[in-house]
Amino acid sequence: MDSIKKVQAWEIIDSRGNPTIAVGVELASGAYGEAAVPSGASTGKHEAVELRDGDQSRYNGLGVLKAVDNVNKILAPSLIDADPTEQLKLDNTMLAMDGTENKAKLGANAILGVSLAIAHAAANSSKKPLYQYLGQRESYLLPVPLLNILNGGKHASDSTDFQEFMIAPAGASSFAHALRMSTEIYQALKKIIKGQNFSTNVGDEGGFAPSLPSNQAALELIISAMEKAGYKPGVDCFIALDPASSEFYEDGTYVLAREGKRLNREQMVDYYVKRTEEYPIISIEDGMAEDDWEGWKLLCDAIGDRVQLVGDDLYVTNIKRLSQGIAQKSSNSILIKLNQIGTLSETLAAIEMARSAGWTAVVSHRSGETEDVTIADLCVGISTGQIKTGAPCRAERTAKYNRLLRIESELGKQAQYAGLASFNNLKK
Ligand code: 2PG
Ligand code: MG
Repeated sequence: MDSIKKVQAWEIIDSRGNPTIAVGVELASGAYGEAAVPSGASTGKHEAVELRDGDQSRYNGLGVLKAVDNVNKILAPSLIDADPTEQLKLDNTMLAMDGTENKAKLGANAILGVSLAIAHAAANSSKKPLYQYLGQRESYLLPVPLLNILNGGKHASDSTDFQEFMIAPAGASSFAHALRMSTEIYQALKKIIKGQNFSTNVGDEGGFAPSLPSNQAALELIISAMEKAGYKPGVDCFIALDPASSEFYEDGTYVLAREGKRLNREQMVDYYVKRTEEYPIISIEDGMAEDDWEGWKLLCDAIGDRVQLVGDDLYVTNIKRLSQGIAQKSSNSILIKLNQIGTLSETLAAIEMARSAGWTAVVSHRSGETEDVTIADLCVGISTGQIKTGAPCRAERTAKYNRLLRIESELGKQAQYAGLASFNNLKK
């Protein structure tokens, strides 16, 4: 048995130039694991607490030295000599030390950094890549990537009301094929946008962020890009949306500012129904706001048999909120973000709960990312079948896609592309 010899945290910066935390775990055998924690912009209000210093004299108050201290001075001493393969036990130890419902005392960022670094160290100690350490299988599912090629909302200024327009190359024959298709569509989109004299600058997740008049205009552009690249919309490649509607929900009304629309929940549902009839939209995340349970139910009743409805801000990777959603049939899928909940074990429990309900679990990055690729290994190891990790652009996004390419090539015949079958929550 190996044991934890040293746990150390330090401050680094993320892809938006804000501080975040990295943690290294060293074992007695010399094996080592490291992880860095991402950070959201359109954060759900029920997420676990991301501890920030609030000291305005450094990093505009966003420093994470308290979280670093919490790891180095509080968590580390209690983990020394522990068996790193006992993930659940160690995660529970950290939860108990924090003692709050939302990890407000020690910080979900501090706890998650340690939780993931332990898993990496244990995988290295067992001489397995992380995905194999997380799940021993005959064959592994390589995920359908949901690539955010047009950024709006909080991830870009002066762009669409909806936050993310993604492509889902579910008709590909392998992950490598899916990524090639997606980058060709991305490049075609760039040419089209340039041809229309819009800016080709990119947003936080690497997607373009042209100043379009409406969400429909964005959908039209994406369909044109698929065709220009030589792919069939609705056969080779589909559209996935993340409106991130909590961000434009004001006093019970969905406000689409660019279209000059103020919609009540019934009208918002109607808006989505129409769009899904006009375009090959296979997935909608956060179509309704984080506490509009009634709206979610309406949307799910209307299109939940043919469109994947993913709860992000609604569930925040938290099994308490997820079980409410399952009981009420609020959606048919959950977005999985490790830092929304703060430990690997709780994340795995959320994936498991979704699966047992016949739902899908989409493993996701955050808009503020690092070069850490843990989520690529997580989705292959647990074989969730879908990942969303931005455009095929900007190294913090491509790092995850490139990791998946490497895993696919190393697995050879043991790799299976999830494809359309990964939308097992939908009626054929
Ligand atoms: C989302 C995410 C990731 P953020 O809403 O799904 O794309 O954004 O990390 O800003 O919450
Ligand atoms: Mg989201």
